[in-house]
Amino acid sequence: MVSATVGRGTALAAALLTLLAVPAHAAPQEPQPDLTGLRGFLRTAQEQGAPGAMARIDDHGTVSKLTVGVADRTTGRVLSTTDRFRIGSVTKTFTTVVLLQLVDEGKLSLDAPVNRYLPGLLPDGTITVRQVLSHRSGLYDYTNDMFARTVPGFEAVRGKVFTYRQLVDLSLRHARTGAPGAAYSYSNTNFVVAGMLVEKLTGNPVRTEYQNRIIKPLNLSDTFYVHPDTRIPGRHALGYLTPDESGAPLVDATEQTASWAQSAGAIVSSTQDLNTFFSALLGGRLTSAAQLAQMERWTPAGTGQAYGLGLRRRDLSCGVSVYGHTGTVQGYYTYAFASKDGGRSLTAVATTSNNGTVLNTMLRTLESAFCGKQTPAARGAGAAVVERHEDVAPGILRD
Ligand code: REX
Repeated sequence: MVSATVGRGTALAAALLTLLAVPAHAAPQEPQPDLTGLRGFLRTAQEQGAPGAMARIDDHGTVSKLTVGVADRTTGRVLSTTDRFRIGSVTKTFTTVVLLQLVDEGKLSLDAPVNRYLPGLLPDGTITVRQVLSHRSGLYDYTNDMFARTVPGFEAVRGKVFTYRQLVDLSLRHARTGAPGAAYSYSNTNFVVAGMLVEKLTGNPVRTEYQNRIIKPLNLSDTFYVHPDTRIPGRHALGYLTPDESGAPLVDATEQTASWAQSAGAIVSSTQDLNTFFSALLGGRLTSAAQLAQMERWTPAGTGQAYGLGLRRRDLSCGVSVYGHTGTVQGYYTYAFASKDGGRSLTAVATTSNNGTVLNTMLRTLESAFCGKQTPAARGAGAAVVERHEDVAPGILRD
């Protein structure tokens, strides 16, 4: 087709055209999501005690939505993927984005001690902002004591309003878990300190900063920082806490101040908004490339897992890594993760908590969403065989 008479410029254009004409399938492709498998895991979570479970995948413009079960056990209203829910620690990624924008603006340095901005707050003046955001500060997690007994612990704080300082003081009653920088040790205290930094550096409540820097620019119409109000605005899924005593009835935990969590966990959102958020973050639309790279400097955090700054990485059985956060707040488990460039995102939610079996089942939705259909063996050791993949029960809705 390209004749010998073609001039240099034209030949170059032809070569470029040839390059552009390389079919997409020649590039390594992400496996298609396995929606049947995903539906099976939601159904299993329901069988294991979650009143409802749902997932939404946004994949380069293609949306898949799956739900099982009910949003409200009393009325029997079926769960919808548009129902809002409490996202727990996924809030930590929002808080981190605010702080990294402040780094971009020259108002905060990741390697500066926290006490430079909050004089006298921490007894160890060497703990840095970076150590806090990567759970390497050694600050004890005050929620260990608070929720040692699940339902009594929750009922004791459900209506309480804490100041940030009170939460930090609860942590400081304990020895630190390690030297600053030594190792990853998950602690909500870190993200209470992060919230204090946001408020100190901006002079605004965290709500205003989430709103102006993330919620408004991304048009997240289901996302709210709800504290100390106890109610979730608009249509939402009720969250049911599983008591420690086996066989005891679930506790409707939907309404609470979430004051024990605040900037570590008090945001309410939806599957669509969380997918939009992580796509935007991984796509580089919320921070500079330099700050996103800081978020992706990883500390090992268990098998197949790493923690960056307010961001988790999970390495899946098919070799794909995904980036996002998990959330556990009474009544709700959330997994919100996206592919490296944010092109595909998954938010999966179960409307119960304190049920490790459900949590593990929900983890497997990541495999379905990002690894596609696989043999049970390929999913790796320890993954229980799920037998109900092909079940399309009447309770399963697509909306
Ligand atoms: C609080 C206890 C769990 C919940 C917690 N939540 O630390 C933060 C969070 C905000 O989302 N963390 C998760 C309760 C782990 C994350 O970062 O992914 N458990 C429950 C108990 C256990 O009370 N005795 O399961 O609802």
